[in-house]
Amino acid sequence: QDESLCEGAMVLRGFALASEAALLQALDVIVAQAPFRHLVTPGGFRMSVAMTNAGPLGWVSDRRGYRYDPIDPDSGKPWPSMPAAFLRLAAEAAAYAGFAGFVPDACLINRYEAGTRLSLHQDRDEHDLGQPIVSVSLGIPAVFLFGGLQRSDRAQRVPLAHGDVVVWGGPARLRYHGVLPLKPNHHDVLGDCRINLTFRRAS
Ligand code: MD3
Ligand code: FE
Repeated sequence: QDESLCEGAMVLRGFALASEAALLQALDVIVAQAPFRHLVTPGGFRMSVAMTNAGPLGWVSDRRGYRYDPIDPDSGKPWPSMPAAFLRLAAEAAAYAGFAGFVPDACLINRYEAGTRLSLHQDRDEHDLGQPIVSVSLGIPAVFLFGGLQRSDRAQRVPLAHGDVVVWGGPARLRYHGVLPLKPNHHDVLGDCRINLTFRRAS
């Protein structure tokens, strides 16, 4: 059931299913306050993934660079608060994978539609790289690319389905990763998209 991808990376199949209803309700509240939008990279490209955030800090990208910001640039207001159901799931998954005491201050919410992809990158905008990242997949399936510490390292392909949770920490924290272009598909609850919640300790 649980798979270790490498030291520090663990896939918890279906771990989010027990809290599915609470997660989706909380997501509706967030998206009503901070709708999904397509950010622009520092190089000027519109990202195919649509994003929003919850929690004290939100990840944003624009022509000036990438950063964590307490304010939603579209509304000028703080990001929606981190739902209790989000915090609990992230902490439980992290503890299960061996990272006790994980208290995320940022939840980046990514929405993928057919054809959307996320190219290979590292997550290194966080202050303490000793803290893990917890990701929750919802909706239509995707193939996750899990590479090495160098962009040119060969990547493993990891299929991720509705309810799967992955915890990335320790030596896996700085591995390159991405998502292959999504195939058209349909999910009974989420429709034709995939939503990924990425929990981080940013500050
Ligand atoms: C592996 N999102 O938002 S989450 C991202 O499915 C991001 O939306 C992907 O990568 C998505 O930055 C993947 C899984 C993930 C997140 C961080 C990692 C995998 C990771 C950091 C190190 C290694
Ligand atoms: Fe990432």
